Parts: sequence; C-alpha cells; structure tokens
Amino acid sequence: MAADRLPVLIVGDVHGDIQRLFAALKPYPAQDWRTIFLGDLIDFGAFGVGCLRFARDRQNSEVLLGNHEVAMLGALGDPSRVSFWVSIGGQLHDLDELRKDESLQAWMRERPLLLKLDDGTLVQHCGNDDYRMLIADDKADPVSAVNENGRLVLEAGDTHLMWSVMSGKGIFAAQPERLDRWLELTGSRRVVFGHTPHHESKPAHYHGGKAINFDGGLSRAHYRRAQPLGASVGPLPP
Ligand SMILES: [Mn+2]
Repeated sequence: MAADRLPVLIVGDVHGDIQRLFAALKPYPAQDWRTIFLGDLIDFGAFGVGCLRFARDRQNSEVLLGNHEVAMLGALGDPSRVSFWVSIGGQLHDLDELRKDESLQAWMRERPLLLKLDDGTLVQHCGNDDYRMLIADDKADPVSAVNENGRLVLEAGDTHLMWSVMSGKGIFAAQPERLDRWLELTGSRRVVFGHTPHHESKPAHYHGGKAINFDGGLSRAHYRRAQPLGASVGPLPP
C-alpha cells in the first residue's frame, strides 16, 4: 500500500485517554505518516471505543490487537467474563457501545498480532515471545502463522487461550537470549512493542535497540502522574 513509503509513527498503549492521544498525534499529520497502533486502545479511560474507532479510521494506519481488546471481546461473548474485564479497567458503557456495533466487533477480531516491516522491524503488543504458542507448523512463515492462528482462535471465541498468549509480562529487557531467539525465528532485526510501561521520558531501548518499548503510560486514567507524550508516541528510529 502507498503508506509503506511513509515514515513510520508508533503509538503505544492509549487506554481510553483520547485527549492525550490527540495531543500526542498533533505533530504527526495522518497523511504524512504510516501510523501503527500497538493495541490496548481501550480500558481505564472513558473513551476506549472512541479511541478504537479513531485508530481504525485514521488515514494510513494499522492497529495491532492488544490483550485488553481480547478481554473485551471475551466479555462481549460471555457474560461470566465481564467482571474479570471490569477488574482490569473495562468500562461498561464501552461494552454497550461495542455490542451495538457489529462491524467494529468484526474489525477487532481481524486485527493482526504481529506486523513485519520491510526494514526488518517486528511490531507486536507484548514484549514477549509467548506468541510462539500459536505456531503449529515449523515450515510455515512464523509471522503469518501467528496472525492466521490468532484469528482462528478469536473467531472460535477462545479469548481465554488468546489472553494467556498475550498477557505475560515483558521479558525482552531482562532476557536477551529469548529476544535473540525470537528475532531469529521471525527473521527480524529488532522488535517494537508496548504493554508494560517503561517509566522513561522517551521510548525505552534495550540491548542496543534490538528491543524498543513504546508503552510510556499515556493514559491518565491508568497512571496517576501523566507521563510525557513522547514516551508513547513517536517516529520509529532508523
Ligand atoms: Mn497490554
């Protein structure tokens, strides 16, 4: 697509704070950037579904699936999972809104788990290699296998399995051997991710930039003290 030629803008976990999302995107007009959202647009903040729709509709943008989207889809399909989802920040008014919008539901289920860029960057929600649990066939391209099997699992309504794949803590910062194995398996030179806040003023680089965390705690509803916008949103380094 034409957006492939644009510089890449990464957007970390938004968690329903649409005002700070707009503020963070202001220096980056949609037509000038290929915007990649790392997932977890919802929960904690009041405008989760609004953030999802905005990301879906922004020009030249792609949106990865986050574990909070998985939990919300679980709550949508199974009333017994609503209380768990609320316990991790789920907003009931957002669930009502999603229930009325079947095309948004379908769009959420189709979100990829992994995105491989032409420059060898792998982009994903969690800084974790648990995605490998979705690889069944050694011969298949691992990135396609994770995305295809993830989609099948979501279509089957097994959000419980998907949650276990996607909710682990980040391990790439502390376990460089696992990082290297994941990069080798996926044929990537580095991995960009969110999911676990890094508490730095800019995206956190680990192991010489082989792993970069863009979850800078953007949402005021999730983190009492507002973190800098540039900790979560910014250009992909060269
Ligand atoms: Mn997450």
